Amino acid sequence: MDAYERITRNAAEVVTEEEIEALADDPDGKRAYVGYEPSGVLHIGHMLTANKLIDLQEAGFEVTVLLADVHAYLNDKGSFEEIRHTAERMRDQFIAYGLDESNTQFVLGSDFQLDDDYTLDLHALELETTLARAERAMAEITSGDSVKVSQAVYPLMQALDIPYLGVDLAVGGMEQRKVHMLARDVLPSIDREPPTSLHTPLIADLGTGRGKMSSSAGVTISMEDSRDDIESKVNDAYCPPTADPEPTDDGVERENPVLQVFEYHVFPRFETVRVERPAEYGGDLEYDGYDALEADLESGELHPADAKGALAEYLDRLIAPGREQLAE
Ligand code: IYR
Repeated sequence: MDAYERITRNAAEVVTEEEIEALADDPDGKRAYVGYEPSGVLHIGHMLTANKLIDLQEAGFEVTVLLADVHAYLNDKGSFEEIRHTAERMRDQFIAYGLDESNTQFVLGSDFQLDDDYTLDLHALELETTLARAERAMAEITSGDSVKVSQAVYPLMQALDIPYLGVDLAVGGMEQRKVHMLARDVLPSIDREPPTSLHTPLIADLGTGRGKMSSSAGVTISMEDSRDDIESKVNDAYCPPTADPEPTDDGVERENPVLQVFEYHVFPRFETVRVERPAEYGGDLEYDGYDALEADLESGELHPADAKGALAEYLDRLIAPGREQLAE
């Protein structure tokens, strides 16, 4: 796999392809980053962008993980003290998950976001941005109903992080795309380059196949889960046997989260996936790529129950080092 393919595999969107091609031509010494509001324990949403950071490290990039304590505070996630404490725990979780420690820089937002220059640049961006635009950028990030001033400041700070961290590539889930588009538009007004970004897909809720899998609602997988927890969540997951899931009452399309987790979590980290089956059901299956597994599930060759058994096994392997780290 060449550098461009590794950088862009499983991405929902890159902005722009030409800019990513230029980075892929000479990735050594280039830096990519993801920012996370600290939550202490990694969950499957963090793991998705972390997989992309691992791809980028394998392609030659250096990586910054921003533990965005000030952003979490602005997003009403608790007292600043609590958030700081949670941020400390997250660092070791990322390393346990598989980020290359020798090449990952962890930065707390508050290490630079309270400096004079940053603050003045932030005010310059505030002058350039309408409240409506800032609010739109946050539509998929905040949960609260009423819009606070903090939510208008938040995306402007996220935009400003990019030049202040000196990164060449901003990575995030699709819910971050409007913030990155805002950054492309406003950063030139303070003589900074419009940033290049890459967005990972959103994975549907494991239980229902709808919406977005997150830790706050619905079923998610986290580094705190025991093997039994993982097995029971995966066993209860929505996994229609064919490509044509039944229409729902409200007409909202459902995804197959079991397939999505195979595609975005398991195959990027394991070269081959083995599905164990008793001999009377055809014996074990082995896949060296996602497409073949999807085709077998859709044709009926692979039963959802067998796919789920394998999924629980591989998720457990991904989570076990983080679980052990938490027990320390
Ligand atoms: N908005 C992110 C957190 C975040 C991301 C970046 I990239 C930043 O520079 C700052 C904060 C979230 O929703 O978790």
